[in-house]
Amino acid sequence: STRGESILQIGPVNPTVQSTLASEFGALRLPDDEAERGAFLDRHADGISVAVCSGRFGVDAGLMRRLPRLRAIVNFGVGYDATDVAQAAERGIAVSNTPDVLTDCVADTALALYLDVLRRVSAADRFVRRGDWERTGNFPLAVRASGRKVGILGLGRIGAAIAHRLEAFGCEIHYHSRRPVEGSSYTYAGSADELAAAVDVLVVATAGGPESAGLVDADVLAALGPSGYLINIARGSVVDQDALVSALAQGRVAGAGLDVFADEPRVPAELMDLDNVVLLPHLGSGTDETRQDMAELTLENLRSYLRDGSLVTPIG
Ligand code: 8YV
Repeated sequence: STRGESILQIGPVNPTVQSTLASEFGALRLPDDEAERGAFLDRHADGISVAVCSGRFGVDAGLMRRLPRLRAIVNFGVGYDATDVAQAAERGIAVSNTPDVLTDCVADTALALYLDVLRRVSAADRFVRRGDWERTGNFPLAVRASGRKVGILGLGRIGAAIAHRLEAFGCEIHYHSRRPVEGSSYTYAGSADELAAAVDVLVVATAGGPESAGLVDADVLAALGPSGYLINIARGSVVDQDALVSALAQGRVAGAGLDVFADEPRVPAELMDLDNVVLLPHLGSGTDETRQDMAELTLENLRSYLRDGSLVTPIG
């Protein structure tokens, strides 16, 4: 390949994206094995102008330094916290993501967790399958899901879609974000602590990355309290996971619905035995339709960049 014209795939990506990268663009694949990367980069680094990545695979500062001709990072997914975007900005490297197309499905997942955790749907399903309905009688009562006070941490596109759905359940919506959202009729809280103290359920919908890391800490969980529930469809990094696990195990928080974790795909063993916790394998955007839309938008960004140096959906 000519210097600075190759495309590099980092980590696994969506099958449509992967096959198009291979067939149409002759993309190179960064070896997953760290030990093989040095030799690969010695050979190919100078030729690479665009990186395509997804999920927990991104371009960190170390890899960026090894790719001197990198001009663009095309990310499959709305979240790009695996990429060092500050470093990319400093180097004039453009970054795109896939916003909007996944908003509905991720918000639907938040509602699925919300209803499941409060009404104990998964726990009740286990109860039936174990034969406990016949053996022990009725399932213990859950708590009401409609008409609750819910706090949205991060009222962006996804947070707003979650709030909109919860309005149909008669919920009173509070939120915290860096700044109050102009024109919003929801109640603004000045901090995550204040938000947690005001609501029954806290829904994490903020972007990951260094600015939100550990935002939901032991104090926020204490403010949420023993009758409070936590839902997280954003990133595991936003929550102090150790603090959450001990709060759940000790009944200092009533329950949690989690689609994301600090060190995916590892889930803390302590959570596996807790009946008040619903655990999902990061499937928020995982429908045929949405993943196809995300694949198309990823490839549109790539084609647009290669055509004229512009991205369709550059990050904020
Ligand atoms: C991605 C996600 O599909 O968009 C995001 O930020 O977390 C998911 O929608 C997933 O990370 C891709 O592997």
